[in-house]
Amino acid sequence: MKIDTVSTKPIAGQKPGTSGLRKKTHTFQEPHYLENFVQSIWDGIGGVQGKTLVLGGDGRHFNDRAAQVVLRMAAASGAARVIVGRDALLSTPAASNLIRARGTDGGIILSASHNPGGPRGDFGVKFNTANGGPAPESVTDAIFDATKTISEYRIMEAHDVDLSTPGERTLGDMVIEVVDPVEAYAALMEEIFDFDAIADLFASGFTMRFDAMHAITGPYAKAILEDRLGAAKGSVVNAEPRPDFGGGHPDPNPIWAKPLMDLMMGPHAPDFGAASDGDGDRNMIVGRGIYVTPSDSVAVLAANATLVPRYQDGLRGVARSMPTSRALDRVAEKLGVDCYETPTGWKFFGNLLDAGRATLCGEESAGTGSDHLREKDGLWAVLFWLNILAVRKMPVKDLMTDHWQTFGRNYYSRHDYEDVDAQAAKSLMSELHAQIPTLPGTEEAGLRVTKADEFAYDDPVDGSHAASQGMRVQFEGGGRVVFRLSGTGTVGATLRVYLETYDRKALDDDPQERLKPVIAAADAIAHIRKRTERDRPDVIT
Ligand code: VG1
Ligand code: CO
Repeated sequence: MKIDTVSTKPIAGQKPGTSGLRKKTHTFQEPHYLENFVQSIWDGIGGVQGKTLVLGGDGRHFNDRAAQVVLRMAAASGAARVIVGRDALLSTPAASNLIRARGTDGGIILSASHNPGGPRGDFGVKFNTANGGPAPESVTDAIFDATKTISEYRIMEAHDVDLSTPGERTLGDMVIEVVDPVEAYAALMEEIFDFDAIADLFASGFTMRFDAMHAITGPYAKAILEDRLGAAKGSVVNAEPRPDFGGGHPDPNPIWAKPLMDLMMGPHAPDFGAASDGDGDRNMIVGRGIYVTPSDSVAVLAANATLVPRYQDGLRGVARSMPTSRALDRVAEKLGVDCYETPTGWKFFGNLLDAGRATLCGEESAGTGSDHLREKDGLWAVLFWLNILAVRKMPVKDLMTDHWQTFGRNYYSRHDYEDVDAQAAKSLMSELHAQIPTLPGTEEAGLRVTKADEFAYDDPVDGSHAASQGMRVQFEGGGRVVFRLSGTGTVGATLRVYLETYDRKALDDDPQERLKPVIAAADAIAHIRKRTERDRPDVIT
């Protein structure tokens, strides 16, 4: 078959962010845009000659076209084999699993995760390394460097490969192995959890709703929750993946998963509710009448981990991203294990998991995972909760009360200001940065600042350094605010303000009420309203 060498020029702005390269779908469809980036991945990792890769995506608009391009470019550069999910579909956790289980050299995930899809939505491409995890910064830097010097890319001239049925076919000398996207992942879940106990729970009349938000987890959730574990048919809703996610925003939080929230807070709530995002790595947990904050969720999983077969001997350590609440730290302290604090983004957990220093990890953005993979895993978190509930036999609400009575409660919320003028957001952050040295000791809207710094991270395993990972300010009495700019958005800038306060005794307050003093102090310090020209956040989670 003929290989074309196409001359091209560098395209500005192909810098991978928190999780791969994300742009408007139409940007990815511009001439050479996708091809330049894929060739830069090959160049950044030292080529794909003789290598085996995994390929799949969340099914959003352009997923099928992009997959064909990746296959033709892998073949043109001499890859030996690509393992592809049927119809080029794989959830992010399932892709991570395949990379590991099959001992491959890495994989390409086509997804912009929780960002909306469709012709006017977003698209994304991410490279994961042989450990199954998102490429570390050393690799994404090498890829970005390659995008700045690229002059040609290689692609095979060929018809589309049939990806609709499992089996092997070839493209030139390269073998394409199409696999069922769910099978290996479902088998892994069965190894981790006590499926019998969860099946008994459902058999006893326990009810749940899983909202797949028309994204990738529908088929996974149906196969596992309904078919294997016996949840009532129809427990999984919006189960059919759609290229535009049904016009929705596949981000599992109380705003975008509002129908699920309304059900769970209403008179006909089932026992348990959950949702996942575009690519299946996030999770939202809701009990009857109670929303579980992601920061609390990972703390509850850690505190109850030994109830799950895989973790019955305990945890070696835990890790959370810096802006995630410190609820997990309290559990770690009680368990007597280390709690690592990393920058935002799953790629920073990889070394800790590989080195066996951490077993469980979590982020405030609805990401939870463990050393079973190197990605966060939405359905895994849901099964973890179900396993705990099956053993402890109490409603989510009582479980949370019990948890807070033991550890105290970290009241927590994140306020997002979206699509802010990029320059305004930048100057807000640089002004904040300039204030850092003089903030400690001052009083801001009645709260005394005890500490202020810009977070940087030195990886304890390989010594790599990540600078400028957000500004954090701590207050007397345990309050904290963190300021960060998002690295996954595609228009303007998104300012994230992470708010936290702690109480040992009052456990049932409204988080927004309890956080009022911290919110006021945050505005006094950063002049958020003035700078963003907004009088309230766009999204509160
Ligand atoms: C956001 C979240 C971060 C998460 C990342 C990828 O990044 O804050 O915690 O790891 O999305 O999640 P940022 O830079 O926008 O704050 V996913 O599910 O979109 O891959
Ligand atoms: Co995601």
